[in-house]
Amino acid sequence: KQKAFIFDLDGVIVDTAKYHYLAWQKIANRLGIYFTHEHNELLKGVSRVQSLEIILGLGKVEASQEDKDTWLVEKNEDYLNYITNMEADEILDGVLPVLEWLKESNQPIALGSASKNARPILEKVGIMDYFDAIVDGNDVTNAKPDPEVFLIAAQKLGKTAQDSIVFEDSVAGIQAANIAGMVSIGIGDKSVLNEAQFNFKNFTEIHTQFLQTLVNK
Ligand code: G16
Ligand code: MG
Repeated sequence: KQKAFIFDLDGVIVDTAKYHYLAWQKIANRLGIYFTHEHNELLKGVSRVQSLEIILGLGKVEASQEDKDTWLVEKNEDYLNYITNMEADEILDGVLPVLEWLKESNQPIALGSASKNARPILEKVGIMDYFDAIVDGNDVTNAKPDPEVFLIAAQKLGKTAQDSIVFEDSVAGIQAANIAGMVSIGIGDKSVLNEAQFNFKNFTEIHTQFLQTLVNK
């Protein structure tokens, strides 16, 4: 049997969430907006444009489109600085064995990320070859929790939503998977990702036996 295994990027494969956070914090600080780790949960899986709107909303700051565009560019330049030197050691624990098992088991693998920087990150950490399809922020018009990114990924792998499994670290991403009718697997804090069908702290907790049950479903 074959299923479509769809991976989110930030917070699932690599911990770039911390870099997004640092880059946004600079913008928030400059605008005098109080922005904490808890607030950052709201930004996970959310598009760049949407993330800025959320931050401005937190500070009840109104801004012109011109200012917003400037801050979006600044945020991304800052983020790109953080990720330039990323290497394979930034792949989160337990991810490679899971990708390896899926490959050996002939299971199609896709990336389903909101990030427009997904491809360079996969290249830097050297895992491009595992992916049969890559769908990222450049391919979608509707951000998570809209299921578009995952539906396109499943389609590219030639599988139905019912035969698709999504690994996600964000609330918006779990909601997107659930709306699509896919199996949702939360990676991270179970109390935050309580809408997921399955929860794991990280990939070291995901054993081949569990993966096999997903394949057999
Ligand atoms: C990621 C992050 C979000 C980020 C978004 C856009 O999505 O979780 O915090 O805002 O991508 O990223 P960029 O600014 O690089 O286009 P995912 O879906 O991989 O978790
Ligand atoms: Mg994520």
